[in-house]
This record gives sequence, structure tokens and C-alpha cells, in this order.
Amino acid sequence: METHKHTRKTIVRLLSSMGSAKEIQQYLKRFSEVDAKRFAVVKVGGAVLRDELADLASSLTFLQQVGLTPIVLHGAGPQLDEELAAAGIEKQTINGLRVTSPKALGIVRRVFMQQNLKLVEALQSMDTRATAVPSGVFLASYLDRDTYGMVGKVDSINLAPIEASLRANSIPVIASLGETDEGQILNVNADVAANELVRMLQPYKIVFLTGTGGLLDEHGKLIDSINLSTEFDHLMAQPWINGGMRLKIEQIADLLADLPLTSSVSITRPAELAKELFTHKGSGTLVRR
Ligand code: X2W
Repeated sequence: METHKHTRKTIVRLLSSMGSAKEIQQYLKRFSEVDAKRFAVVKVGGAVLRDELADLASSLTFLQQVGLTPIVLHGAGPQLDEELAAAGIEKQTINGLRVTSPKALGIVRRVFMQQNLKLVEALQSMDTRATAVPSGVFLASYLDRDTYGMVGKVDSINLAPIEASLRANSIPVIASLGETDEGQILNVNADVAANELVRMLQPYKIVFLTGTGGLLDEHGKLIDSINLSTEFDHLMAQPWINGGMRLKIEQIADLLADLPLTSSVSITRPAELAKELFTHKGSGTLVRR
């Protein structure tokens, strides 16, 4: 009951932050004409699961209520930082990837499963159909065992669990765990996994939900849009672009280079997902090639 009230309130808030009814209808019509498998891939950072779970669940619920089923892929970075530190395992990353020992992998696996269920349960408590897909999607092999340990690179993608979920109009909630031919689970970076999924599905909408709600400039101000063809070199030369953001922009540039020219990537926050999808103005940062 409480959650229903919450949903209704959030939807009213979502709608009032959005554009005109005509504008929303236009987008709804366009999205409903897209093959269900190719509507949207939404990557959810671990920080969003920690800090904005209610907004996330409401926004995804709203999409289901208007007949759209996004494919959701999540990370668990901050939760892993916390649990690994609690186990006395020191954090080490190389090129933005977490070096993962066999002992750490046990924790990585458990934390991913917990976070996956947390989102699925938040959705189901709002009567939203969601399917837990904690592993089995990313067929992987060792990236470089000597350097990174139990970290995977994605070799191919098994769409079967995603398609089964979509056929039931249920939101597939996928964790970025990889699995080798031998059934060994590996730690895959969630941005990397999302990019591979996008390369394969070429969805209509590509959305990254982050704690910052977009890319921020040197003053912490949101950057509305980035046109990589004219701004990439200039952006990369800025001293205030930090490691994580640099990696993200580079990965998005690589991704967009593999997609049709008209593709773009949106980086926003859960409370503004509907605004991003259903208005001309959008929300967060829009990155184009
Ligand atoms: C990541 C997986 C989690 C992740 C890690 O261990 O942190 C590697 O780096 P976010 O919250 O989306 O950053 N894996 C190999 O990417 O989560």
C-alpha cells in the first residue's frame, strides 16, 4: 500500500517535471514501435543502488506501466569497496579495473547477488515484474590472469535469459558477472559489460544512471551535451577530467564509434530518467559522436 502511494506520488512528480502531453505521446509512440529487445539498455551504477534505490524503482515502474521494458544492467562498485575492506582486502585497481584475487572473488560474487536481489525485490514490492539475472549472460575469459586475477573480458553474450524475461514483459535485471566455458565466475566491470550488451543489441536508447546525474565540469556544473567529433581532444586535455571520468568518456567514444551515427548516450539520474526519455530537452549529459 505504502509503495503504491509512493509510486503514484513519484509518477505525478515525474510527469510534472516532464514536457507537454503531446511531446510525451510522441516519444511513447516512437518507443512502442521499436522491437522490445532494442528499446533501451539502462546501466545502473552501484552508487545509485545504494543512494537512489526508491527513485530507481519508481522510474522503472513508470516505464513498465506505460508498456516499455528496459534491459537493466547494474554494477556494485561502492558495495564491493566496503565489503572487501571489511574482509581486510586492500583495494587495487589498474586502468579502472579491480584486481580480484580468488578470495576477493567469493565476496564479489556474494555482493553482486545481494545487490541484484535488492533491486529485483524493490521492483517486485511495487508490483513491477522483474527477473533476476545475476549471471549467465556474459560469456567471458580471463582478461589477463597475472595482472588482474579473476577479472573477465566478455567474449560473447547469451541473450536467452534476457529474451525470456522480455517475452514475459518482465524487466531483466542483470549483474555484470562473467562466466567461462568451464563455469568459472569472473568479475567484469559493469561499464564494460554494458558496452558489450549495447554493441550486441544496438538499442534505441542507451542510458547510464550515475550518482552524479551526468558529467560535471571543473566547477561541478552539469555538462548538458558533448559532441565528441569536435570536443573530444579538448575535453581530454583538461586537467580537471579525473581518471574515472576519462575512462568513461573514452569508453563511450569507443562505443559510439561502433554504432550508427545517430546513436547517443545519456548519462542521468533515476529521478530524471522519464524526463530524459520523453522530452526534447532531456536531462543529464547527452554524448554524441
Ligand atoms: C567492477 C564491478 C562492479 C562495477 C568492480 O569490481 O568494482 C571490475 O572492475 P559500478 O558501481 O558500476 O562501478 N569490476 C573488474 O563496475 O560497479
